[in-house]
Amino acid sequence: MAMLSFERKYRVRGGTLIGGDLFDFWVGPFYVGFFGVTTIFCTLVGTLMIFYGAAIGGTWNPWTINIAPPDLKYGLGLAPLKDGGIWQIVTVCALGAFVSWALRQAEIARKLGMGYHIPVAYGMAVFAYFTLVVIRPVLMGAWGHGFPYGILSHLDWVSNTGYQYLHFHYNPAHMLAVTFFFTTTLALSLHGALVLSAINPAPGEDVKTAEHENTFFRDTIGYSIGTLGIHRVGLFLALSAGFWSAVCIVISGPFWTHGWPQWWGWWLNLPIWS
Ligand code: UQ2
Repeated sequence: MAMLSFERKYRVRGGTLIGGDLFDFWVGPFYVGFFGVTTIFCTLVGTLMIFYGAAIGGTWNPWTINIAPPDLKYGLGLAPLKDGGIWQIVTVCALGAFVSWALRQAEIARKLGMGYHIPVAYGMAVFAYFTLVVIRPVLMGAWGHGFPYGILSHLDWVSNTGYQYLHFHYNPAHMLAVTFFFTTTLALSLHGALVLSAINPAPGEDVKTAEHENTFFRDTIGYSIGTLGIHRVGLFLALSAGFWSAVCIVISGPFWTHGWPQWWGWWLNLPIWS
């Protein structure tokens, strides 16, 4: 079925998440939907607040614009607009836009009768952000523990936060996260290279099949995970990278306040050494 004739059948009203048909229509190629409108709204308000913060922040240099979280003294309360309040509003708008976007993905998947893998995967990234700016600051008792919104300032925050725990690479959850990030790149490069080697041949040569792909890996390492399996592994690896990133930062402070190298004392203190 040509894509356009499929779309003509598919693009009908109904099957929304909130029920009813509010904003249940398309504009050109785009589905609008209730959550499309809430996404646009939150994005506009949040972006305008960032511009307002930049306007009173003393620089328009894109690298050094900084929207800082409130001082620690404000705890978990609302801060004055120009003293962290902008950061709080931007954070609410960002979360509103991200959650709206996930629900828009879920709504479109539902209308199409597809699985919810895409909103679940995207949700892991939102969860990692939520961990940084809500869960960890709440556990530590101040919004001031959130990270600042700025290109260089957020890098400074990451570096300073890491050094507070002496050597962040000794954080076991950080080790897992990094390993999953690297393994994700390994899996995607294996997959991308394998697919192109099979179905993008030189001019005049035949396109190869999934059996060729299976046989290549059986010949090289004695095992092929299969064309569906590689996508399951890829999704697992990528979601694990995001998940352990969230874990590695949320345990730093709320559950471990010393340097991460000291955490490995449990190994040195095992009774088997004495
Ligand atoms: C595979 C397969 C694909 C693939 C890839 C493999 C035909 C087109 C890349 C090979 C993958 C393996 C052996 C697993 C790798 C696991 C990790 C953790 C990196 O067999 O099926 O489909 O793209």
